[in-house]
Amino acid sequence: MKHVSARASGRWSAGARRRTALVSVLAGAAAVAATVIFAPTASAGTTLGASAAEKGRYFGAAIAAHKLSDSTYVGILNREFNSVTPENEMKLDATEPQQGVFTFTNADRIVNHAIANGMAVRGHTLAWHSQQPGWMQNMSGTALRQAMLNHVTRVASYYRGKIHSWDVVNEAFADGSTGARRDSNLQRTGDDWIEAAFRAARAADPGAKLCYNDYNTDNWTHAKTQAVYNLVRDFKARGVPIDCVGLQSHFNPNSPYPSNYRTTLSSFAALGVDVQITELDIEGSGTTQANTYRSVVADCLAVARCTGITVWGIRDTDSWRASGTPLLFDGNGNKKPAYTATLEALNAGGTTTPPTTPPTTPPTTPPTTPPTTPPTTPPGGAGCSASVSVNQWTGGFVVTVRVTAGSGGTQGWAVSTTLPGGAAVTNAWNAQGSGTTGSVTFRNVAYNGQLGAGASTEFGFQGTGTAPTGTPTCTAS
Ligand code: 9MR
Repeated sequence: MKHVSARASGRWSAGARRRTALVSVLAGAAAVAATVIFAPTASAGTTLGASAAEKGRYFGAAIAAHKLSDSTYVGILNREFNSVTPENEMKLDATEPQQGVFTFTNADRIVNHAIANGMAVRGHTLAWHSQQPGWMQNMSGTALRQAMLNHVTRVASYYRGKIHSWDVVNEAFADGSTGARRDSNLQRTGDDWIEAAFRAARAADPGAKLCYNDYNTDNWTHAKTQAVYNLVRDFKARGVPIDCVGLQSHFNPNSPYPSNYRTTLSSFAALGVDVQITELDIEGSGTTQANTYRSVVADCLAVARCTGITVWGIRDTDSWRASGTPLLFDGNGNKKPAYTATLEALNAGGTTTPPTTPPTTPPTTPPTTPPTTPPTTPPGGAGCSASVSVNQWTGGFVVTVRVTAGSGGTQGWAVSTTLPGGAAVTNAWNAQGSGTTGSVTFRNVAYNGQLGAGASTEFGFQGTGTAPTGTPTCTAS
């Protein structure tokens, strides 16, 4: 029962935004869960990704394409992480070095590695004052606005179906006590440049979560935090498409982890957006550093819509602030005390609360089929059952599948469904898919095959065309 409850609260998937009805089901399960006392589960994960997945979350790292030939680096990446963010490869200068000429070679290396290994991809970033190519730095006014929107559209369209979350706009607010927008060529095109970018991103990839991402927005009392909060509140009120807020969370003596961090996370979440910790690093060493990592993870687990954590690099030597040794692995790839604390915090039982706020941002194109097919096979027998939630828009869909083990538990599982004619799967997360058209099957990946009796886990897939209807078949092994 304890195990069931811990699992019932899990919800890490790219489709969470659209799963209103499923959220209601989970909320029902949570009402039961609230009556039991949690203990650390026997299945507590032994890697960051597995442990986060058990809590319905992802654990990611920023990675660099040119390090994918470093076997130590890739070994840690593949073992520990189930999400990646290209550290520089999707930025404007990298993807559109000349106006209208797009290069995706290095970003593709990262995306392909992620897809091949069942990892999600956070796209970073579509619109930013920094790392603009020279041609864009020199632009202004309407021409710049159009160039920016074209960039958003082209890049998000190219990766449509492959991105879990996009940092649509990065670092648009000024530091200090004013709460003002940062001055930049983009800002000078008009205050509405941010919402214009979000609308373009939604149209280009309706299946990706759209985030506003910034730094020094961790302390709830800071003017910059409040300014971002007001932006998100305004977007939600006016129906501007936004699904998530990224808190970069670069912590160091000048910008320390604030004691009100959890308040910041929960306050943003209360606006009806997911919160993602997107660039975590904590300068320091030893127990002090470890305890700060522990606090950050505990804060995220305590907030239902804090859906994932990304650290900004793998080894200390990979960090943009290498001298501050801010990461979880040392230069030789050994686990630091910070790693152990992070894993322990992820495995600590009972801190996750299930979502109570259903996603509220509708896709730009309303679903053309009812969003949710209720499970027709109740859990409880041997084997397993699968229930689905569908987000359909014109030309594409995201299906989120909850696999629930029967009375015997599972060592592994396979879920099969049949796509209608013309439909094709483009991407899957937390599962390995076989077949892209017609009859398709999704099998567990390493960390989510073993389910205790009644326990459940989620995976998802995205495709073009019309989503499958009906309840998929679940086979346990
Ligand atoms: O880690 C990135 C580093 O390799 C780049 O040189 C730098 C250039 O701007 O960007 C770093 O990543 C930044 C991220 O894109 C946005 N938030 C702050 C990160 C650290 O500077």
